[in-house]
Amino acid sequence: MTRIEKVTGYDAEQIQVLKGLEAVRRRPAMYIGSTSSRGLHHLVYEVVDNSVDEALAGFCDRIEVTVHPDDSITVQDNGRGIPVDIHPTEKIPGVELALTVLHAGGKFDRSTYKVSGGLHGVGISVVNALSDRLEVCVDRDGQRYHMAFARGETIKKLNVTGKVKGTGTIVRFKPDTAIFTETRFDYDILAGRLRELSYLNKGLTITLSDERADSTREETFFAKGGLVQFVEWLNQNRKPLHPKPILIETVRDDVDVQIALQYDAGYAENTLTFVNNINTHEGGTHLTGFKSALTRTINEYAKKSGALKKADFTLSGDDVREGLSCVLSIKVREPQFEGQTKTKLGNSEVEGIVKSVVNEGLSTYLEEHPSVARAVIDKACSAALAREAARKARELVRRKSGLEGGLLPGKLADCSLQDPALCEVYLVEGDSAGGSAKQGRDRSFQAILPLRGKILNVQKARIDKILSNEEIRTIITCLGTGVGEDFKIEEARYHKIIIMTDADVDGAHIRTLLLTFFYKEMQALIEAGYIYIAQPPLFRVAKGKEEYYAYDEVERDEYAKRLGNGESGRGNVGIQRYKGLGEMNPDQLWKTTMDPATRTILKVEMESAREASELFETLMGDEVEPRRKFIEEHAKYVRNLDV
Ligand code: 0RA
Repeated sequence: MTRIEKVTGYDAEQIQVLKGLEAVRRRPAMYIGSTSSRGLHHLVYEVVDNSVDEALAGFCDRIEVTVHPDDSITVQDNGRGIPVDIHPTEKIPGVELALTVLHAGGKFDRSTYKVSGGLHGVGISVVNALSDRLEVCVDRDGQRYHMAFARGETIKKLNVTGKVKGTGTIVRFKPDTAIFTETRFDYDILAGRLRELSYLNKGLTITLSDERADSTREETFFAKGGLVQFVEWLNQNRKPLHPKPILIETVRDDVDVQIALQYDAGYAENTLTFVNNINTHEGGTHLTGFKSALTRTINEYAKKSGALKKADFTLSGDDVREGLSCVLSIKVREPQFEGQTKTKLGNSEVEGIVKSVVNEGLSTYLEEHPSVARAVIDKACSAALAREAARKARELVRRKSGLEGGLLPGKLADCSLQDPALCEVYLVEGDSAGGSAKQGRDRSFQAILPLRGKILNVQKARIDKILSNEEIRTIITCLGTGVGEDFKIEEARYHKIIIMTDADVDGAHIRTLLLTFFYKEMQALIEAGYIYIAQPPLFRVAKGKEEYYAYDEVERDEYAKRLGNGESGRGNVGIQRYKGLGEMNPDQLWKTTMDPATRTILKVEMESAREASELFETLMGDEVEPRRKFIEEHAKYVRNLDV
């Protein structure tokens, strides 16, 4: 017998366990997506998801999340508690199994719709593996059980520490600073997800407490009305077309389908879809079923009610979704997630289920609420008319733009190279900054397009208006891709499109607006990774011939200290704050912001573009108050837009 074969039973299992968690520590991104801020927050979601599963099973109605002063996290629930008895086949306590074995979830019989898929559902053992310390308390059978771990390894075996009344689980963990590049939890990110979870699971109370000195606060999320309240929250800054969101909910063929929707006076569509509480950003069969049922039901009602009798057209999907805010949340037992980010539902049976649920639910609702039906149909009909106007406007753009041999805009200082893969264009706020950029650039591969002022409120305006806007047309012509249905990425004249705006509120506004336009009308440019944001410095710190550029206050103070305390003695350190790009001379602009060898540019990801577009609604919606609030709160320039 060799030595290796001697290792059997409990020892062998222990080795397997260590190997499993070691794999997580070696390649954390494979399990949680990244080791940046996103991955860090994912740890919290992973633990919370387990408590939500317990709520879905009907045994838990309270989850408390606490951020401690050292950026460790406690998640406490009042569920049944993770089992502590010895698992029949694995021969270790259930709680140890859950925390030390990868994908242990399947070894428990917890018959419910489990939160799993995408990066969710990897299990709390992954959180354990990536934590410096993790402690778990389980209250069950009148006893409190306790166990502790360090980087996934057991340092305190399961033992009873006292008597208790209720049941539940407490998990406290401190993410390993050797693994994560970012270790500070962002209150707003956590609050956003917990709020969403409370809407998606009506009746569940979730609290978030922040104990850190610089951001102490506490919030409770609870939505008796579930998705209806979710939609009302989405629509808080808009003018609804009908007072209450329409709610459709039922369980069909073991699939729990819930939909709330409401139309508003605007033109944007905002549909969020979830499967087992996971946001399905990439859509899937549930969304397809919903869209086709919505189009069909509204057309049918319109014909039956006589509204479409004289009109010789049908309402398109886009027409019936104009001004729609909708949350579609389904729960399925065996979700199949596909797509690039594993957020696209693949289950083919779901399409028909959602379709029939919506067909029935919505037609009944429209029959019973004729005045709402009327308002929705009027809105869709006017969208159809605008669609025709837009088609004409697009044709005009095509004729006037370079697409059919027209001229490039006069304001564009183009580059001399021809290969789009090598070329970049700076969209620069203001003529004076544009002038500096033109002088400072490397003209072989860098083109400059100066833009004047606030371009246009893209969200509120319909496509025909957007396309008749001078600045937007200039951008479209300059990029060469066309727009909307005519968009062709292979016609892009540059593979880097760099937005360069001032470091102030107006600059942030223009950037948001451009991102919104790209997100709405040229999404493929963002998906291809062609859109970037320039990072001009905020300060110049200089003394004599020595100078540094600082990108935030901390850097500024560091440089000032370095220069002030240098061997040449203290004093006369000059600090210049750049209020606008125009204050930099061409040479400075090149050195700090445009030279590929030294500059930082941020690539815009779909998520940040989507956020910009949502933010834009807050800024440009019908209500004035949120706009005022935003400007007050964000008077400081937000730097890392896409992290
Ligand atoms: C497996 C089985 C059971 C509950 C749980 C896991 C459970 C896990 C977590 C994680 C955080 N909170 C949790 N609450 C429960 C069912 C146990 C039973 O049958 O009593």
